[in-house]
Amino acid sequence: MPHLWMFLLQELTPPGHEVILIDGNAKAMSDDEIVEFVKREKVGLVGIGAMTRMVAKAYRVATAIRAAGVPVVMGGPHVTECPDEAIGRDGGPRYADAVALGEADETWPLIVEDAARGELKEVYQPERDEKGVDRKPSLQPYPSIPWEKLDLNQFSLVPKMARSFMSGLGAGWGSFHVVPMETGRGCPYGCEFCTVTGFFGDSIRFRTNESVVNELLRLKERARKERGQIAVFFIDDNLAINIKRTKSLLRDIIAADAQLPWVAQISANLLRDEELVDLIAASGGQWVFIGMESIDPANMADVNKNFSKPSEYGTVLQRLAERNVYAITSFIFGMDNDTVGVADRTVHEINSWPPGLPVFGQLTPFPATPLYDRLAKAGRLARPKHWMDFAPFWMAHTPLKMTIQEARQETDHAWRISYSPERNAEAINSISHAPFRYRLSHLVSRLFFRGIYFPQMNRRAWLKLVFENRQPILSLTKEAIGMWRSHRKNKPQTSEEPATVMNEQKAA
Ligand code: B12
Ligand code: SF4
Repeated sequence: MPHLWMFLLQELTPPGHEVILIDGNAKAMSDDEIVEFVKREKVGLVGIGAMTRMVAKAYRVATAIRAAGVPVVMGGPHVTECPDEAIGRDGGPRYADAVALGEADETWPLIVEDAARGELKEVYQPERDEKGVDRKPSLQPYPSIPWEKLDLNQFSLVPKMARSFMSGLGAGWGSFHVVPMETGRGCPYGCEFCTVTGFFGDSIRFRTNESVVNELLRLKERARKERGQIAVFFIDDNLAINIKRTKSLLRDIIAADAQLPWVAQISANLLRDEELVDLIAASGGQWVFIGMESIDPANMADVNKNFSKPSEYGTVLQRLAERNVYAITSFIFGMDNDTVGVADRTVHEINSWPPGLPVFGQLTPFPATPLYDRLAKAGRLARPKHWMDFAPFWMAHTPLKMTIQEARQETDHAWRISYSPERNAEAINSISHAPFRYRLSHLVSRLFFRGIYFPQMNRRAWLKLVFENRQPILSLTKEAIGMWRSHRKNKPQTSEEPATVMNEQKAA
């Protein structure tokens, strides 16, 4: 999925400047290739955004670009949390000419104009109120991102080798995009490990329903014209933070017939509301990302996330599954009350719920979070600048009741048993009553989600994966062919309505 900030800032760029977007995830380039590109295109200013976990790479790329004489401005959560590091004010090397702190919707146009005049300042910060707090963009009005004409080629999730075959299916599967969209910003909950409350503030700002609905309608039109698939990721940190407003938004989406398949993050406590869950399903909601974190209430209390109750997770997932909405359930290992065996205990519990897509991370002290400060004060940070020597799934502090090595093994074990071919088959079988397309979506998502942890970036890895999971793949394929055949028999194909596997699924 592309990052929203690039499209947003592109739209907020003053007239007279060309903006070229490159997403390092979608279009990998070596440092030399990037420098070459910047020179060839005569780029006058490079903006780089990065989360903490990829900031060391961002600094490296920035250094290469600056060495070629092109100024670099960096923005996003990490440099906002550690601004001195990026511009070398902490005594270390300098990586960027300028930093944009906090939300840059209003500072970006100034940065571009200053850069064009050759007068880039070191630090750009939003205006502050009398209490010294950043004035946040109201999101009303909200920029209109021209999704209908943007080139999204680099972000299609259909692999190049499969594109011609997939478009041959006729129902528009030659391209599949997940588009990020925000309906609001901010979260008041203040979980100890999270940067969001500090960055976006604890008061929430919403776009108007109308502006969200219009954006959805434009995307829907693009999908129709391109005969492709578009799904939306509502990137709000908690889409249902104000339940009344969320219901009104979802009702407006339904009334305008603006439904697209969507994914959103919603905390478990807000999913108690049956009417909300009905509206989620009716408005196109397919997957809900739930930060469950731990099945141990003591851990939840430790990280100030007591509002989310592990005892109700099963019921919440059941409520969603009854409407064919499934969950991406996110867990954190290495919390202070975790002991060896936490992976088995957690996965055992997960397997007693309707199937979802579990993901497992480790407690990570991001700079400027209350967690970071607590661990630093207690002298518990093993690698206080862990982002400068990023080590995936290797904790930067030692939990109280296990070692870093044990936390690593627990995480590894949880991924292995959750995405084994046996578990994948079991998960699909457990929803055999659900319509075909939900089971297909579930299986495909499982195969992709496994890739968050296990390397599967080449054709060989995928072939191996398909072979290992041949049982559910074959059984769904057989079912699809059966449905396709019976549909062809019962309803002759017309040029307006091509008979395809996907149409069959919807009909089913
Ligand atoms: C969507 C999302 C994802 C998506 C993918 C990202 C994507 N493609 O959009 C998914 C679900 C995959 C994801 C994964 C992860 N995420 Co995430 N994610 C988000 C989320 C919810 C929204 C991002 C967003 O679009 N925000 C809205 C835009 C408008 O805000 P913004 O990006 O901050 O941009 C504004 C400013 O920062 C600034 N800006 C940003 N970049 C730049 C660059 C320049 C040049 C300039 C001038 C300005 C600028 O201008 C923008 C407009 O004001 C944020 C939380 C949040 N609310 O931001 C977390 C967040 C970014 N994620 C976070 C984390 C930790 C992760 C993971 C590491 C989690 C994990 N343990 O696996 C992974 C890493 C994945 C990876 N390797 O890429 C943290 C990052 C904290 C940090 N200090 O780095 C955040 C802040 C959430 C949190 N709980 O703290 N994430
Ligand atoms: S509910 Fe989510 S976004 Fe809000 S503070 Fe907690 S983890 Fe962060």
